[in-house]
Amino acid sequence: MSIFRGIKTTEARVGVVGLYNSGKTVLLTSLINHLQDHDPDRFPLGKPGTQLRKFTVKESDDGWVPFNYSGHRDALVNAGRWPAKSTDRSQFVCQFERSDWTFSDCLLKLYDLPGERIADAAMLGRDFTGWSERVLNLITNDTAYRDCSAAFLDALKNPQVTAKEILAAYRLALANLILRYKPLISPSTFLLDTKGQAARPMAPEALAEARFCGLDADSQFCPLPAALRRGGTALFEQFSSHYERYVEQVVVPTVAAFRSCTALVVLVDVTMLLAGGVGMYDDNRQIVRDLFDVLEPGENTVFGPLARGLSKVFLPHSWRPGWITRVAFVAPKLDLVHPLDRDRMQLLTRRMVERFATDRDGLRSQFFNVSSVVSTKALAAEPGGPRVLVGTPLRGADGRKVPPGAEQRFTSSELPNDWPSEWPAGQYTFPEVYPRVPTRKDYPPDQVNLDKLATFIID
Ligand SMILES: Nc1nc2c(ncn2[C@@H]2O[C@H](COP(=O)(O)OP(=O)(O)O)[C@@H](O)[C@H]2O)c(=O)[nH]1
Ligand SMILES: [Mg+2]
Repeated sequence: MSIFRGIKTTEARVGVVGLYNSGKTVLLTSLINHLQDHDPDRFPLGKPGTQLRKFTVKESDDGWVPFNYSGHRDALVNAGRWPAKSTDRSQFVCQFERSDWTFSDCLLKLYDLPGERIADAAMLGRDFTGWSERVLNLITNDTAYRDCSAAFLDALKNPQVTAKEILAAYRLALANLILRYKPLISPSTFLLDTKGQAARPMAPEALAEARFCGLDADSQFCPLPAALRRGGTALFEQFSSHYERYVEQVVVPTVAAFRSCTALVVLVDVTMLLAGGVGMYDDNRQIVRDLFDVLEPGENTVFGPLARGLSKVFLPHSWRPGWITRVAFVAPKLDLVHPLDRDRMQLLTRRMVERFATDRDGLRSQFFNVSSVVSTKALAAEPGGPRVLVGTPLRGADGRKVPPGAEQRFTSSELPNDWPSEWPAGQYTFPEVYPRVPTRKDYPPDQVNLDKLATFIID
């Protein structure tokens, strides 16, 4: 124990972002378990032999719902019954000492942030007219989007169309897009509302009925073409004001949360993209691109590295300039692919998104293939031969969830060396399994590379 302890607290603010079901909650739950019940042999952090001590959970910041660690861990142990969410974003704050940091202890803030909101990124700095133009441009210039939106595009041609009709047509378009795995859904509350309720798969008409495109039933809006945007008309004034309120209440707070982070963990679920088809790949890549455009990660040129170092020491927390200087790209669910293919998984992530990071000055980026909770075992395989894994299947042959039963053998797809130029949904399969989390609460689950990720982001 150094006499310098307590002189300084270094704050790390880490945002975890990824599409729905990409593994954010499981990653955070496993990470917290490993930090809280740290075992340097099972979770080497920083310099070899580093010990963690005095781990304490702190209250979350004003305006943030605490990340429900205990509830999530319990749900993982007890067969995937997830606790109901109360909000779309949450925070976990903890403090600990590390034996490899002599002059400082660590205050770690972890943010569970919904990737769905990135689809709204284009709203930032645009008024309703600018946003309408951009969305309509996207819809009309992409075959898949145009197909899904046919009824909406038709409705736009009718000069007498009512707000009710046009909103219903837009909701149907969004429902079609969701069912075709297009994640560029904006306003994103249609896909994930601010209470954390996600749209569930059902017939498009039913989905369009069940959800809202806006803050709530009375505050909906959709993009309008120039012909319907004449100032003074009720339709335009109403949608404009609903749009402004949406930006203020949903988009700005989420983007502010992202921006206040020092590091970002971007989950790119390679298994989901391969299974979902080329459209899903294109969209997820577009979303990561938008994320980088909006957040502008990298060293702030006004302050520079020296000022940043000084401000860490001299300024009170709330005054310190915050900006993202590190990005970790993570391919999760490593245990769903065969060990023969695990290097390819990282390579595929690199090929998909590396350029967004290398195009930025002063941004450190690293790639990780991670299993937050190792839940399979692999049988030996020949190159080119079947990839057989053993685990407890989450779904039956009809795709529906089944209760956890006995472990079974199943076959996962071989990963390609590079992204194909085209592939249909279902060509690759990576059967989901029940997570394997020890019941004993102070024994964290087996993980792969989560320790390396933690070393990179907590620094
Ligand atoms: N096999 C395996 N499955 C995982 C892993 N991480 C997440 N999953 C599965 O992915 C699904 C979505 O995870 P979740 O954390 O809820 O995703 P979120 O929507 O991004 O928070 C769950 O069914 C998990 O069991 C992992 O490391 N291995
Ligand atoms: Mg989650």
